[in-house]
Amino acid sequence: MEQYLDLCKHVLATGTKKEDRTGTGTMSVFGYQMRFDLNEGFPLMTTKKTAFRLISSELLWFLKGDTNVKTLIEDGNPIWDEWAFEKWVKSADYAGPDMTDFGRRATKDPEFAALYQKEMDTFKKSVVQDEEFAAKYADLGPVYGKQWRSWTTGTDTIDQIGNVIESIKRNPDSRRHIVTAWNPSEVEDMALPPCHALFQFYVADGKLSCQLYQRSADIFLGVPFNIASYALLVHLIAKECNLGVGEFVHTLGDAHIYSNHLSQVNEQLTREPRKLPTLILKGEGKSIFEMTTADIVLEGYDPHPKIKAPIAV
Ligand code: UFP
Repeated sequence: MEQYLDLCKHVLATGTKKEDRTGTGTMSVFGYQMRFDLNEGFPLMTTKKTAFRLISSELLWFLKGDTNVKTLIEDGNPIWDEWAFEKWVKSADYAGPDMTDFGRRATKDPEFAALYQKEMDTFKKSVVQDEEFAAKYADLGPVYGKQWRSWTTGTDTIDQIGNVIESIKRNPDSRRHIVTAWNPSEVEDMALPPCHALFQFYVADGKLSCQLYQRSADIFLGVPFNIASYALLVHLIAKECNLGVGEFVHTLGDAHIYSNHLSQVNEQLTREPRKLPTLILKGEGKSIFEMTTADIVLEGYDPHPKIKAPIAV
């Protein structure tokens, strides 16, 4: 994953100090591109341990068109918890202790962190046990799953993933294999406007490639997930279309390292990349919409240890 380490070096060397929505502060560049040949191995970070199971569980959740974190919580996947929790504590029905700015406060104040953890646990329990509560507070709004599988216009519902699979099969040379999660008429209602905003597939020599435009990229925490997620998506769509895999091309808009991730990035840069793992897709005969995380297996993943860092909410 030299490509990723080069990105980190590039931002550290040429980035501009830039303030951001979360108040954390970043080093940022605008516009950057990486290419991953998926035949060279599966591009999961080897310079720090990265939770692939969470990535595959999230992608399958997107592909099913689901937008409710209930499914993820039941699957032991916490990656969207904060976004749902934020919606809950900002709602009129929330009567617990003040959780304003919980992300930042929890990293600075251990007493608050314990209180936050308790509220979060209560929230997750209610989501799992109470259908009505889950429907009301654990749905993130019209995020990825909704836009990918059921983009709504005034009169119609569009299954962009279903359509793009059909168009790849029927007309592989087309230059219109596009899926967009960025729906201007619904961005306001989303818990987090799409970061991975638009992607395009490309078929040549019997191989499927994909390019993603990511408008905003948290290089330390987000990007390793995003690379692996889209690499997996290419494998899944290729399987569905009986194609081999080509490249994943990752184009970034605002590519930033948060100021509280600098030491972690520098730590990672001291580590030597290792051999990439191999992806094995099981579940013969299943469509990609029926697959579970058990059908998606990584072999030969031998990363350096995990590196912890606070997430900016
Ligand atoms: N972010 C990513 N990748 C993702 C995702 C979020 O890097 O898949 F969902 C980061 C980018 C940014 C923050 O640091 O989350 C979103 O904030 P904003 O909407 O202000 O760009």
